[in-house]
Amino acid sequence: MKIFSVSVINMAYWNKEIECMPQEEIKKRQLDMLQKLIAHLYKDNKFYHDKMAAKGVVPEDIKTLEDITKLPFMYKQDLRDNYPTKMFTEPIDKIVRFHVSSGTTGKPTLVGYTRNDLEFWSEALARSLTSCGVGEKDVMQVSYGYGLFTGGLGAHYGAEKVGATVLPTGTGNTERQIELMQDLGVTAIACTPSYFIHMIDVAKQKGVDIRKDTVLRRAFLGAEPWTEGMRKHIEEASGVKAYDIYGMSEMAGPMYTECEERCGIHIPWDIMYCEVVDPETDEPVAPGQKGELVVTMLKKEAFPLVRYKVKDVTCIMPEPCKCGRTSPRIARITGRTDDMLIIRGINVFPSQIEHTLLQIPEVESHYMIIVDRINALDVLTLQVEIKPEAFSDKVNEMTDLKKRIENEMKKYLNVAVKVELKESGSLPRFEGKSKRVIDRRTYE
Ligand code: DLL
Repeated sequence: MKIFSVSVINMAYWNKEIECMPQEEIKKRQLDMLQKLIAHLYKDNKFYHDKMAAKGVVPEDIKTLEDITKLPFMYKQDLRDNYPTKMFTEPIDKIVRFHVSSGTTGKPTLVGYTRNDLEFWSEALARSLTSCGVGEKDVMQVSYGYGLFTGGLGAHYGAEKVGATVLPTGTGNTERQIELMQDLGVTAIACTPSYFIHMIDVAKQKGVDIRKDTVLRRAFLGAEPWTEGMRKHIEEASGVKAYDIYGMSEMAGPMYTECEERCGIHIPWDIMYCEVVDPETDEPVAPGQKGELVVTMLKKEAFPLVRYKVKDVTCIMPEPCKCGRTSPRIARITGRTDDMLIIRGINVFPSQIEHTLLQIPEVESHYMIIVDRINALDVLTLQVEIKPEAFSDKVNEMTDLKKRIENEMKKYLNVAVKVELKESGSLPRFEGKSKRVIDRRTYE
């Protein structure tokens, strides 16, 4: 596909026909895709068939796009209950990649991709990166984690597709990352906002001013919540233009970004259908009103998702974008409807911490989770009460126990946890709903 410029608004598109299609045509095509998807899933996949049958819906009930609300919702728990491959809609010989994300207790969530699925994923990002002015002349440093996490490989393939030169640094070894950024003329970076702030600080300590001593101009920041305040801080401190990039493993990692206008994240209508519903009543809310995002992947072959409740809070932006794209937009994610914490880009549920903790015989069931942001990095502290019989006045025994709990946490959560041992009865007790998480991070 060629990139071509439109002189009127001086904007490049990756796939202009799709990105600027008239609304009426978009709706017609989305309905057609939805009908085909539902007919296929009802006929060929037990999970989807049973879910629809339980709600008394058949594919013929989907006569308009609005009829999507007749279909049942899907939840993260469905992915766990059907682990590993019961929800796959293609046989294993068609699957060319797995990504796995951690979650609450028990099974992780697994998503499989066919060759076409990988292609749609990169296509979505290619459209997004082009809309922000990234192309063949760019050198893109990908500082998201590579591996089971979707961030690294997702951004990597998208950047390669637009012809950028990719520097696949992954996370960590920040000083080396800064050196490479300077030596190789990196012009764009993709990482979490908190890691980018850390990078700015480490650069400063090394006497490197990102604004003057590098040619970095664009940053694609996401995988965790951040705010306009943080954007302002980042841009002032580094001189880059910062764009919001959004996605989740269940649908295919990082997929969508803002365009140069930076007023909402463009959603490729031919890949994903978005609804926003009231989290209490599950009823659709009006465009511009906040609610919970619900997604249907219209084109995914191996793992489609129908009305998946993402738990992210956003709204559909009603006004057209100045960039000329007609695709729907969602606003920056402002929160979650569940208690999931994102620690250094990794999803952590308090229930997962509790489950791991309660496997350790020396601890009581009272604990507190405290999250801070120190030098731009998230720090998770776990205060745990120790059973009186397990308490010892020998320092080395207590140090061993603390280390053992820290190791168990790291093993199961994939996140470093600082453990503080507390005497039995010393942590707060709750009469109503317990409040075991204190999140002291500020995003401003
Ligand atoms: O975080 C995928 C990703 C990678 C997105 C790189 C962007 C960049 P998960 O680990 O499954 O996937 O976490 C998904 O992270 O439901 C949101 O709660 C949160 N999240 C992701 N991007 C943003 C963002 C990746 N831009 C969960 N703003 C999502 C706020 C975000 N929250």
